[in-house]
Amino acid sequence: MVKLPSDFVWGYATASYQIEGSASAGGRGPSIWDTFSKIPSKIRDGSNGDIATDSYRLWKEDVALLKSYGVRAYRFSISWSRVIPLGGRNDLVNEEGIAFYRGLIEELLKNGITPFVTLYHWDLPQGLDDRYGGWLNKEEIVKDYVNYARLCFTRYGDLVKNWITHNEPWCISVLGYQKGAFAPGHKGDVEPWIVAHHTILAHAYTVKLYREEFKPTQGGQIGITLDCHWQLPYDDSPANVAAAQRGIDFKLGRFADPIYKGHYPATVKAMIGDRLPEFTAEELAVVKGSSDFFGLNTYTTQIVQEGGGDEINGRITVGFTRPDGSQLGTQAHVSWLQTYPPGFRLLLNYLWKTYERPIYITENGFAARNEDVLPVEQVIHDVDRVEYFEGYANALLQAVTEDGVPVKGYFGWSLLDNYEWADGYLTRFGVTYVDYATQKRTPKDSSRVLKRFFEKHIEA
Ligand code: PNW
Repeated sequence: MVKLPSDFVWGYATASYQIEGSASAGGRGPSIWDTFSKIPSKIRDGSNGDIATDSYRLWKEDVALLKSYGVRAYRFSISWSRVIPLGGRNDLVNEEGIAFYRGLIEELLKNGITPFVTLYHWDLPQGLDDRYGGWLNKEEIVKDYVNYARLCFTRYGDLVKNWITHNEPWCISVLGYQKGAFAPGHKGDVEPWIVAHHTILAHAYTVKLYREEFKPTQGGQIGITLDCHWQLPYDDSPANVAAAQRGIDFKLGRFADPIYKGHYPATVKAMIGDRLPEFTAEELAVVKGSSDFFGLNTYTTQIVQEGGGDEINGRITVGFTRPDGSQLGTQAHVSWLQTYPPGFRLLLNYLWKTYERPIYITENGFAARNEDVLPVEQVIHDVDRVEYFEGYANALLQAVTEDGVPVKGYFGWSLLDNYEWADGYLTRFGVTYVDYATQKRTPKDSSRVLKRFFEKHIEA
């Protein structure tokens, strides 16, 4: 087989807070990102998601755009505080918010586009943070999360057959509770491990609910999306080879090992000690095996050396410079991203060998340099993003057709330039240029390149 199987799904991904805007319209309650983005100096350009790409109002235009790009699927997230403004299990449901996503889902299906729905892409209802500290409170957050998930399964599960619980719990726990770079902006070396533990539990009890009460009649699949950069040892010294594995354990294994294997990685336990919470036997039985597929967000590869002070990453030092001084690949607009397709192929092989689950790439993409300052006429010829997607799509094809890795789907990040969290509107990841003054959308060359690639490489 030299092509992707005929049932291969591909499309683009977005997230509610990054695109919807209308932050206080339609009965929506505030999330921790509404609060965080308004704290001075947290966001590079001082912006917030109040308007974003205005997709709460322009959603039909977005679906038309997806259609024109030839996609088979669309991954978006539900804003929890749009459907339960205060967030909790005893709080009111906002029917206007419910109807919004119902309309979007129906419009997608009408256009032959399969919805992949993320329940949680970082926008925790502010009400829950205020009430009991949000992710820090195990009993409360797990119950409220499961209740919110139940609402979504009940209202949309007749039409939605592909569910993702969390997007990137690493970002939730590390950027939100260790580095303070994301909402709610906490810093420390205890909370990130507690929060991570609670995200795993909320995920697992949600999957248990789906499998017991919804799957038998609705028949869909449910899983989690984790993020990882491939970790390439700086050289073949045993210390650097071990450091690269430790980098994977700290970034990915600390979520994937409990979920797919039923325990935290030994390397993580050894370094974190008592600060790593333990699962009870009952919890573990729910956590182990709690994902039907491996959802992967991946953007780059890091070159890894032993040592360095950052415990949260397993005391490794990462960079993009090889021993001979050369760079790994083309530098993106963000410091953490260079293009390196071989790392993608290696990562896919590693995941299949290690976790033995079918894989969905739920995000993959590139921010080309200077798209924030260049005129649209130049931005739409996004050569660096085209190079990136051609390289990564071919690596994917090789992983599937030559290595036999069962990748079932691929979502480019992102459909549109959008609110890039702490980077505000300065970083653009879209295959569509958005003029934020007018909300006019203009396709970039990369959107045509991916369309052609999948037209050509999926079995009829
Ligand atoms: C992902 N890092 O986040 C998110 O899922 C998207 O919402 C986001 O827009 C996209 O990638 C692009 O950044 C990441 O620091 C945030 O390595 C940070 C990192 C990676 C991914």
